[in-house]
Amino acid sequence: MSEYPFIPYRMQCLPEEEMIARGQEFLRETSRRRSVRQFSSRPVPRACIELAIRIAATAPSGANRQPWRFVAVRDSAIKRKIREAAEAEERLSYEGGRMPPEWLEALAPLGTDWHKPFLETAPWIVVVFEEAYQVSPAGKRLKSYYAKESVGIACGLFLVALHRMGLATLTHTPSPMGFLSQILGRPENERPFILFPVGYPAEDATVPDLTRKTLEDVAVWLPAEAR
Ligand code: IYR
Repeated sequence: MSEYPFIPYRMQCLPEEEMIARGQEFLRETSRRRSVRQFSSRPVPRACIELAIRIAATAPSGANRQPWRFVAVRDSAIKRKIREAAEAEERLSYEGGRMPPEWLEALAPLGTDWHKPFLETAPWIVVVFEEAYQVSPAGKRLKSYYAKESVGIACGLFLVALHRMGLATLTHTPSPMGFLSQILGRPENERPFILFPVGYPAEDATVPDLTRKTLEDVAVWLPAEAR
C-alpha cells in the first residue's frame, strides 16, 4: 500500500466579525431551502449539474474511498421509465399496505401520495449510488468504509450546491429502489441511495409551512455556561 505524501495546509484566518457575517449569510441562505415537489420543465444547463456533482464529490469519505456515483438523467424516455417504476412501488407502499399506519400518519401532514409527476417534469433526475465496494484496476476488491455516512454528507453538499445556484430539489427515496439499478444499468457493487429531481420550482409550487427546531432544541452545551 503506497502512502500519500503530506503537504502543508493553511486556512485563511478571518476576523471574528467576518466569520460571523459569513455564517449568518449562509444560515439565511440554507434557511430558505425547501424540498420542492412541483417542478417547472424549464431546462437547466448541464454545467450546473456538473458543478453540483463536483461540489458533492469534495465530501470527506471513509479511508478516502469516495464511494459515490452520480447518474444524471435528462433523457425523457428514461425519466418516464423511472416514474412508472417508482409509482408502482410507491402505490404498493401507500395503498397496498406496505407502509404501516404509523408511518402513513407521520407523512399525512406533508400530503404526499404515490403520484410522482415530478420524476418526468423536472429537467434532470440525479440518482446517487453508494458503492459497497470498488474493484481496483488490478481486479482487487476494495471495501468501502462508512459508506452511508460518506454518501450522506456528499448528498448534503449536493443539495446546498443546487440551492446556492438557485435550483430546487427533493431528497426522494422511492422504496424499494432496486429498479433504479436495473433501469440505469448500474453494476452489482452500486446501491441506489437517494434520487434527486432537479429544476426550478413550478410557478404555482407550494411547500408546507413547517418550522425548524430551534437551536435550544438541537444543541447541548458543555459546560452548560458555554451557551
Ligand atoms: N418514499 C415515499 C414516502 C415518503 C417517506 C418519507 I420518511 C418522507 O419524508 C416523504 C415521503 C414518497 O416519496 O412519497
